Amino acid sequence: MFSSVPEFKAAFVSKLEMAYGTTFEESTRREQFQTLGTMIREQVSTNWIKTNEMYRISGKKQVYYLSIEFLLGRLLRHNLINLGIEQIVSKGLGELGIELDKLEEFEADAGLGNGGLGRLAACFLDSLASLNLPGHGCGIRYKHGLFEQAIVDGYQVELPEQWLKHGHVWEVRKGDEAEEILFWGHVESSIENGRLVFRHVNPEIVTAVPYDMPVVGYHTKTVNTLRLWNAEPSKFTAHSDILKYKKDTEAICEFLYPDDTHDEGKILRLKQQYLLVSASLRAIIKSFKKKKRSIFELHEHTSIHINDTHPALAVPELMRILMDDEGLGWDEAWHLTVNTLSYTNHTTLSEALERWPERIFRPLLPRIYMIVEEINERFCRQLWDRHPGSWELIESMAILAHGEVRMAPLAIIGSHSINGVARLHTEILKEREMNNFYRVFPDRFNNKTNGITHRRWLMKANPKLAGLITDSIGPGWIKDTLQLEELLQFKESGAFLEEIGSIKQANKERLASRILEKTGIAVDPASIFDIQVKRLHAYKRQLLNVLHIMYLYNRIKEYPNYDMHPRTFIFGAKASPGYYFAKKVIKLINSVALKVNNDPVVNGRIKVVFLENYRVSLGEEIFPAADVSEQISTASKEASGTGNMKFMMNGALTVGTLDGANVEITELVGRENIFLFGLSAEEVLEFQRNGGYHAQEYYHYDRRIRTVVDQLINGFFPDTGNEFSEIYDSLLSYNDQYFVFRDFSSYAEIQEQVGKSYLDRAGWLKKSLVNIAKSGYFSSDRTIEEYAKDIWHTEPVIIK
Ligand code: 26V
Repeated sequence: MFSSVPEFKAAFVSKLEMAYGTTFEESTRREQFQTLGTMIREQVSTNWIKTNEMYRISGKKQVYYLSIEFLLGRLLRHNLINLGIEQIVSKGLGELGIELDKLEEFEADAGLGNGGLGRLAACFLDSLASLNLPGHGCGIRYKHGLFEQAIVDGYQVELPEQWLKHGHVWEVRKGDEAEEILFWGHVESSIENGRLVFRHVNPEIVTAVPYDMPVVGYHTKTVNTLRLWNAEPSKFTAHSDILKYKKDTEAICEFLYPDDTHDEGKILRLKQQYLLVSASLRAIIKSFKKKKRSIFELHEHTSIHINDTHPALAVPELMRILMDDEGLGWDEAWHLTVNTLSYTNHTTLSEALERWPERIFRPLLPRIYMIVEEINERFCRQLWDRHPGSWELIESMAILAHGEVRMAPLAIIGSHSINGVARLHTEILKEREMNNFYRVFPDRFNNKTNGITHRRWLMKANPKLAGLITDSIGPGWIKDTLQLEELLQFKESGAFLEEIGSIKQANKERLASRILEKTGIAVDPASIFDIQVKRLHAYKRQLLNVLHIMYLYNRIKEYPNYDMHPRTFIFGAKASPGYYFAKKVIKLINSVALKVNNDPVVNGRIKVVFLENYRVSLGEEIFPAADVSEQISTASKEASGTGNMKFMMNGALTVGTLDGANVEITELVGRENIFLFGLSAEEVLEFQRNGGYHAQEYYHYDRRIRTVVDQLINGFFPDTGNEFSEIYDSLLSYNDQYFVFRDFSSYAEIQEQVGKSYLDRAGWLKKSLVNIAKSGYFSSDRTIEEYAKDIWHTEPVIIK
């Protein structure tokens, strides 16, 4: 490890010249980035090898986090920070005339995820390594991550993402550790030595090749592994149509979440899931067997975590390996399987719960299907013994029903632990959505409130604020984020509050120039930056936000002298390519922006900005610059949210419903430091159970609502024709299931309060300080410690 600036500079220049056969002076920025990345990876190698070696001999329990998504973002600066060499490198590069900030932009965001679920997996990896816990990620190396979003004429346009175009400097291909994965074919059984044995005959074989990435812990020698699998043609199958086989194989890891509205897409998706599970489990068992332990101790040495139901095939696959490959009987295999696996649920929305048509599942995975059938039959029999005659109940809990394989029941039945991701969410699972299962397995259910890594979302994203914190309370908070509470001692210090204020101001100025550069819109850094960034979904209610902006606009038009503190509304959101309604909302936001930003009467009091291609690296610029964090989902629908935590940690104040982790945020900061509005989860559930919501009534009795809703269809937006008639219909004709009108009035009221509170600068900064000080609870280190203690039963391994 280079320990001084001159040492770094010499090593960097010589490495670059050797690698590219060019002089330093003639090298390109990309070559410089590539060189730096390679250097860092090589630096890490020694500890990576050591860590693996220690894990092999230590006998400590290994955790494997199986996830179809890892939304990593960029790793260069993150790794520099964790290695403790950011200063040396940045200074050394500076002396060579290179800005680290500029070099960083040559790294593509690894965007192998859609949103919260994938980013959570990435934060967890960072916490595992930083806490010296033996935990590894297993995922898929998609050739194209989540699509790149462009906005053309206000519409979302999707472009294929190309993160591997210039290679990925952090990955190492491990060709020798490939696994063979079996699809299609059929199963034959026979009796051998008195045992029933199964053979998978005539399968289509696909080779899964691992690409490993080092996961560097913060100021520790631990380097864990993220293993991403790629599908390649196997040399073990003969094919009549080799070109088709090659094409089909390569398609498996081509895209994250291919469109699954058609059978072809569904098959691909299921292939991805089985490839991830089968390859990971085969490798895990191999690594376990190297320890020369009895297979009956598997669960004492290994935890396998199922992140959402996408890797739930781990249940039948582990059974298959234990029975067919290891020769165990059903009961022995089942005991090990359940005690090795654990499962996290991330949503209660029924449309997001995975089910596979049996007509696809059965031929694609014939042996796995047999095992699923057997698990289902045994479970249903067990239910029958408890509740004889309760057909309906049993049918509702079965894995196989109505020609479908249901993944959530499979995950629940096959895991010893099932957790929700915030307290309210877990309560809803236990009392409602999964109540039937909760009554059968009460001890399996538990809560693990989400968290975020403060190393990326505070130290990396907001170095000025992190610096101020360290200067004032010392560096202890970095290892123990609860120490952030010590900041509360400065609540009454005007000078300290001003420092927080001026850091926020600088971050807003930085975002303002980014906005100008990207959109051509000049926003005022003295205005309130009111931000909603997250996937676009009806339940997240970006629509409530935009209808409210329309109302503010109407008010200004009606009272041109209306006095309000200027506000900049900023949005960032990708809509699923097939999600028609969500795309309409994007178009609406952009139409409102066009109208509002160009009306001289508004005179800068409101501005609306849609930032295209929201992703991790853009988030890092956005969170530190926010005054107001919009967390306005229909209560009970947002499992947790994690953006809410990122905003809070950076001193933004939340405008939110009592949903997901907003509930815990409220408890921590107190009601005087958050802006709550709207229906409670109980009230929403009551509306859903017994009706009582009539959108028409709000339309008729609230003029503000009537005006904005009519504007969707009355030509208010020039040249948009019938563009927004579906939004109009969803709100009115279909009695909007997300209760936008019901919450409109209280939302408008609380927003009014936000505007007033902002005028009291000291008061606002005090609230901001409380939010920062109380955000330590939401470090993913706390979350991961809870998983390690309560679910995985694993402990740190200190690498010497
Ligand atoms: C997926 C889909 C796909 C089909 C269309 C509808 C739909 C709706 C929701 C989802 C969410 C999938 C799971 C997910 O990403 N959940 C998020 O997980 C985060 C980490 O636990 C959590 O903070 C978010 O509240 C939760 O939405």
